[in-house]
Amino acid sequence: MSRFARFATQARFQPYTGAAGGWGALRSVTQAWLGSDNALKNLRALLKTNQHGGFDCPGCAWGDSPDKHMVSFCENGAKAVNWEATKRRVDAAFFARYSVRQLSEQSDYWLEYQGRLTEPMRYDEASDHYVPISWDDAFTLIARELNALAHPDQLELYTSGRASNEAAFLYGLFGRALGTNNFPDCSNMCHEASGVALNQSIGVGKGTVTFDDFEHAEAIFVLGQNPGTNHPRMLEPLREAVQRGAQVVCFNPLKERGLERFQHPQKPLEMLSNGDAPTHSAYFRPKLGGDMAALRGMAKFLLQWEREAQRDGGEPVFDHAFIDAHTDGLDAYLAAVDATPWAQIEAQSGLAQEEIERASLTYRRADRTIICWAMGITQHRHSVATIHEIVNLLLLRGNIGKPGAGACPVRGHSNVQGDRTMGINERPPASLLDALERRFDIRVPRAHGHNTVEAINAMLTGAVRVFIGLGGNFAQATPDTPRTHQALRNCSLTVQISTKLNRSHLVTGRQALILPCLGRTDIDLQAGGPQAVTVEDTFSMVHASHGQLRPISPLMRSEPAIVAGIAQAALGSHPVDWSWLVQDYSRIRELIADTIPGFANFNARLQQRGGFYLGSAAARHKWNTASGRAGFRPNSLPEHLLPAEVRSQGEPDLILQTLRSHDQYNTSLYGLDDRYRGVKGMREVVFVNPEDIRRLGLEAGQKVDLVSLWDDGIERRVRGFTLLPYDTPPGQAAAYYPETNPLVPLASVGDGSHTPTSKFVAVRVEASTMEARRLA
Ligand SMILES: Nc1nc2c(c(=O)[nH]1)N[C@H]1C(S)=C(S)[C@@H](COP(=O)(O)OP(=O)(O)OC[C@H]3O[C@@H](n4cnc5c(=O)[nH]c(N)nc54)[C@H](O)[C@@H]3O)O[C@H]1N2
Ligand SMILES: Nc1nc2c(c(=O)[nH]1)N[C@H]1C(S)=C(S)[C@@H](COP(=O)(O)OP(=O)(O)OC[C@H]3O[C@@H](n4cnc5c(=O)[nH]c(N)nc54)[C@H](O)[C@@H]3O)O[C@H]1N2
Ligand SMILES: [Mo]
Repeated sequence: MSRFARFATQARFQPYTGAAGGWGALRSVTQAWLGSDNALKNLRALLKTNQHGGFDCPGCAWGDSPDKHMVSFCENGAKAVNWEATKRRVDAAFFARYSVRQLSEQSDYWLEYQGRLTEPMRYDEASDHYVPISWDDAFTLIARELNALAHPDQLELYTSGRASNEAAFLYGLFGRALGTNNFPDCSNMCHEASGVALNQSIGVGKGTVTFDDFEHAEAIFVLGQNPGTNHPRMLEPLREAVQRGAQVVCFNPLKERGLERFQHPQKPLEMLSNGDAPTHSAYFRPKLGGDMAALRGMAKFLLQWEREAQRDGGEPVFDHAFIDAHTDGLDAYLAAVDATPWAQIEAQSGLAQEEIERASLTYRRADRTIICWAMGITQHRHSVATIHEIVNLLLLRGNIGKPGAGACPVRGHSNVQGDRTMGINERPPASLLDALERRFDIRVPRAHGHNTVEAINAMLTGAVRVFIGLGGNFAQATPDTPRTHQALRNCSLTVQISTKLNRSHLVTGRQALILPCLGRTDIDLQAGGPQAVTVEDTFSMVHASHGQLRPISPLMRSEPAIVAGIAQAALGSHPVDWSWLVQDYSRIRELIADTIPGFANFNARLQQRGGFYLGSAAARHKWNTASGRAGFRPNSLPEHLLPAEVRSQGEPDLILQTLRSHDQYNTSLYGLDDRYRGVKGMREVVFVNPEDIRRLGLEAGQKVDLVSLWDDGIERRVRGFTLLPYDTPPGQAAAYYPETNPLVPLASVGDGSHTPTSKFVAVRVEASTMEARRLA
């Protein structure tokens, strides 16, 4: 039986009791490595992960201290490396064997499992097969379609967050030279709210901490994040913090294993003695979307204690020197805090006043606090306001711009932050456009372009004709799947620049191209020799990444070379000689140095071991806001967490969050297990509180349909999901992304961020006629 078939058959659900990491992680790394078809080569690659002169892990955006010398990869980084560095090939013979219709019937897991894309392919409508095409012909075809557009805004240039700085910079320059700011990206579905809110509050859309701050923090709050799966290298600093007596406080409706206990799989003594240690000191379990209320409750306690201190002459709770020197808006904010009733805070957060008091006390006692957050905070309607509230709390105690303190949005894709820095932004700052115009002597469009949701809408109405994806899986990562698929089908041309086969290659425009690219692990050989690319991690550290493995096909091209090829065909040598640039990427970096702030002497500074720190103006107490100060933002709590479009449909049975299993990287599924949640061999499951199962008159193991509630007459339904009884607060359910994306209404987006509300989907549950599963 093939490894694939084996994975697909054994379904089981049994609580996991061990620590995160540990033998399970080691076993999984070993299995991923031995099970890979390139074992020896990949071991060499693994040892070069996140090393000086090696490559940046294609997994998450977590960073390391530039001084460390140890081998640094984690279980899921190892999986990501092995997944990319496979020998299996999706080549012309593969596409001759399967029609697009046949491929469409396969699961997402099967599609990516087939291996690396090895040569450019063109969709042939008559035969419903992909057929080979030369690179030159592919570029000519794209140029012809682009030149036939009535306006450059009929093009969408999507980016996923693995693209290197060099590729992203060229892509941005190409789009703007052509005349559009339509740069939807994965960030629109991810940390957009963080960028928007932080920009408004402190004048920079990035975090203010570095790796080393974690060693100096007295308290670390981790909100809406599951690092055991998604940022495993973060568990070590968390555990170390607990061991030296710092407080680690988690807010998460689910008891995530990695946030409970951790055993380091790369420390032999710890493994042999079976020692593991806690990664938290307090764990609170709010309702979905309840964090803003909980944070507001904390502010209420701080304000009460501050008033008591003033009255009694005690030690102040607020950092008045910091507040006076650096902030504005305190009075309006405190009025908003006073005006928020406890009843509303408790109802929305699902936490009791005493619990919030404990969290506030921890925050008050620490002189240096970091607040981390991820998708549990950013994928809600009121995410921007919630992140404002995070900053409000930090400002009250001067927790920005001192060692061991600050705001830490933990980024997802390994270079999603760098792509924004390079100008992948549908709302580019005027300073970037000015710099491009000056440097290249061109005029670029000033009007804002489309974000991801706007791009889907524009393709749905036919306003957009051509879609190009620089990585990613637009068809599956986006909300409201049937509508997104229709949007892609409406195009006259869809182009996917990818490493592996996915559904976005099968949901095509009238014409479609697959352009196979090198990944992070591959050696990138250009006329000027082997090339390095650069990336920026979540701590704004920029470093080089050198591929280590010989590409499995000579027909693959690097992302910069592909972007340059498209640009050269569409624009000729305007405004740069694109093909000359990609002979040696240091030439691209010269252009970056000339146009992007913080990159002066880029090529020289790259030689530093561990790369260089871009710096954070806010961390230096320079506030690039309109007032020149950091602003307290006085939002009210949402009046209802349920939007009007849901309330008009009646009371939902459950609120559903859509999250990641331990065996996936976004839409790339490495397997069908979710070890820490006890799930084996299945993904179409829904985690529900046992009391809810009883209340709804259902039984554990039963198959159900989930129907999403939204007032637009469209039925959004997924079928045959297995009900798993799970320790989650009543009414708050969870299921995997991307299987549940059909339930997320396109119109349900964050205020000010436009991010799909993937962590808050109101659903009705219906018994399905499908046979129940016996749960082990
Ligand atoms: N191995 C692996 N690594 C990854 C990824 C991957 O898929 N696989 N994806 C990468 C990407 S692009 C990203 S953005 C990150 C994602 O990293 P995470 O944000 O950790 O990803 P999710 O699985 O979406 O987990 C969200 C967590 O928030 C909790 N949560 C949900 N709603 C709420 C809420 O309202 N309040 C609170 N307090 N908690 C809530 C959930 O229970 C869950 O623990 O990881 C990156 N790293
Ligand atoms: N319901 C729901 N939806 C979500 C989320 C959620 O939590 N819930 N999370 C959202 C988030 S945080 C994100 S970031 C998005 C992710 O959205 P995307 O970034 O669009 O999706 P991925 O699944 O990461 O893309 C995987 C594909 O990228 C290609 N690829 C991999 N490596 C490379 C490379 O080096 N170069 C190129 N060119 N291609 C490569 C492969 O072909 C692979 O199939 O999804 C979002 N969608
Ligand atoms: Mo993400």
